Amino acid sequence: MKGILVVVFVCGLCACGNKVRLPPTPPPSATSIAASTSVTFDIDSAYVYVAQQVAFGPRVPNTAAHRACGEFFVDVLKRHGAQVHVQEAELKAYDGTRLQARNIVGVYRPDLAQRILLCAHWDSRPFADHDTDTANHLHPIDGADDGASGCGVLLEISRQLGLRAPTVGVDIILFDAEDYGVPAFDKEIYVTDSWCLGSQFWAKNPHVKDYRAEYGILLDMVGAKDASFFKEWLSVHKAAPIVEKIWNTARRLGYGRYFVDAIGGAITDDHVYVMAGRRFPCIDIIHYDPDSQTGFASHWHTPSDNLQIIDPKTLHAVGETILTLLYEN
Ligand code: AHN
Ligand code: ZN
Repeated sequence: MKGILVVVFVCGLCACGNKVRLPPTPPPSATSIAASTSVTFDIDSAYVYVAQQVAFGPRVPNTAAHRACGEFFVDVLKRHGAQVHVQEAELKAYDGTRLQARNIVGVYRPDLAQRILLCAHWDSRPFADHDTDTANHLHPIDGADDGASGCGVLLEISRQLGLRAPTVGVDIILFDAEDYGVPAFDKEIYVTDSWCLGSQFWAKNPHVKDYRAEYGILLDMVGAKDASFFKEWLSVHKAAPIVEKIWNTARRLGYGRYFVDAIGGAITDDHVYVMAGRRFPCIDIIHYDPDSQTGFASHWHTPSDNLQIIDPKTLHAVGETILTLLYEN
């Protein structure tokens, strides 16, 4: 990353008075496990990718910010050595609005049959419909967590895959038009499947004929400080071994405080349509709050979902867990 200089001072030997003390031998820790498999997910780089998306403004379909951010993803994925497919579609929203949408796919190792799908949505919600202040309901949100965080993690993963080719095929899909579902203030409207329009389209029209992966991982709201990833109910129901593999890897790396060993609620998200349309397991890593009314964090679909709530440490926990999984495959 240009313009970022991370200066790390490593103090190997400490001169204390006139005695020279060697530092104690560190216990085998999460960092030494990660170092031994040479997985390095850059914490600052992932954060900058989130900030860059937010800087475009809300990425609401049919806006200039949305178009520009789409170009940004294509550029970055190409720069990181991915083979890029852009899938354009006009998708009909719950209220009849025609959304000019783009699903953006970055392919690594197209030569390999064994594939893993990594996905997130890149659009942001046009409504702050869960804000307590109703005056904000028609305002679009920054979606730093809801949208940008998952894509930020995936862009840093793509950078790493460009530096060190995986021995398994990896497809990174940035889905559009996930967050244009029926607003909470329009209670009389009943439209089924109003969320996840981009993934619904892709699942019926994959970028490669008969596309299949061994499994998929969806990232949704993976950037907030102290996030808690409960095992999403549908993921456990449809893909328990994948959930266990990911949560075990996270725990081994020292990220057990994010990857909670408990089952959370069922969430309608892009993974549901991926599974239904493509018929392979896909799990959802999503920030879940069992004590809230909505099941989501208090910033969900409010103006508080901005860069201030993003903690690079959370992005790091998720990114390093997935990279470890890919390289250990
Ligand atoms: C529903 O509210 C039905 N699903 C949540 C999916 C979502 C919205 N993820 C992020 N924003
Ligand atoms: Zn949302």
